[in-house]
Amino acid sequence: MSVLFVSTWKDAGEPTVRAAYENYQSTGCLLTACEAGLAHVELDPRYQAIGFGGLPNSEGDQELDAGMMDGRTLEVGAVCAVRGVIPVISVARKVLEETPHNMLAGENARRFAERHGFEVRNLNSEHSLRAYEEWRANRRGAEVAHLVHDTVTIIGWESETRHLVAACSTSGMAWKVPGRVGDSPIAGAGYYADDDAGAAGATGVGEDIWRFMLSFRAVEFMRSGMSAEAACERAVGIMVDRSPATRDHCSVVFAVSRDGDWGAAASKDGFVAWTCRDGVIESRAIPGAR
Ligand code: SD4
Repeated sequence: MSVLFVSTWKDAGEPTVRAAYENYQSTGCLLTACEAGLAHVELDPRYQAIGFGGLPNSEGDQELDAGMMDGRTLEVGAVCAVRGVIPVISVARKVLEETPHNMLAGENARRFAERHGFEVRNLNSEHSLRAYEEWRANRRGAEVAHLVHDTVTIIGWESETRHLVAACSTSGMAWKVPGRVGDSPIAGAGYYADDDAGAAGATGVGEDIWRFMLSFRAVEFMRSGMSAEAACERAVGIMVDRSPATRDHCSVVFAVSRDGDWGAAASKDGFVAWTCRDGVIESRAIPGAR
């Protein structure tokens, strides 16, 4: 019996896969383990693009997006533009388990969370407040220029059942227009899982990832027989060829096939993926598309 977790970015990836693997040791449940990995970094203010201390929108509020998909049942649970509740991935899990819906949004997602026992709290940390004040004083550049890479997307795979889960949590693009929703809570864009084909997850510029449905594309390429790595390269290749401006920023798709091989591809240099296979944790830098 083998288990694999793959997660995103240099700083947040390692604690995420570690927490997921530790949880899996006691629960044996991929959905719970992926949720635990993301919740762990959401609650830690050192990670600026997820949960507590995430960089806020242009009005100084954290609006969080999260989603997860169970590759066995194809059930999805997601929330978008929700304020004041963490771990927001756990709210997404409640949507998956307690409602017949895929996604709840904004104020009503928060009311749903409160009904399920989540406490409403201020999500600004000292650092995120300071960063916001600095940004407000300078107001330079477009939102994309301020993309902070810490969005955490995770895929879990277990050999025995060939089961896959994909999940994602983020505070989205820093200084975004209030109400903006990125790829991260959208099944097919920020994450996708189907035990019959594979699972994929994305991070980077949400507008580009969503336009090109990177996660769904990568899963469909695996369904047609490609390896995880080839599927990701093909999905990113379509994006950068069709829309060369997507090379200006680092957008990434990574994937795990139903056989447990994994791969990733990026529009630009800079991405680091972390893996934990049966307790062995490693990182790999992924070069941008040539
Ligand atoms: C978004 N895809 O909201 C997210 C941002 C991200 O690392 O991935 N940052 O567009």
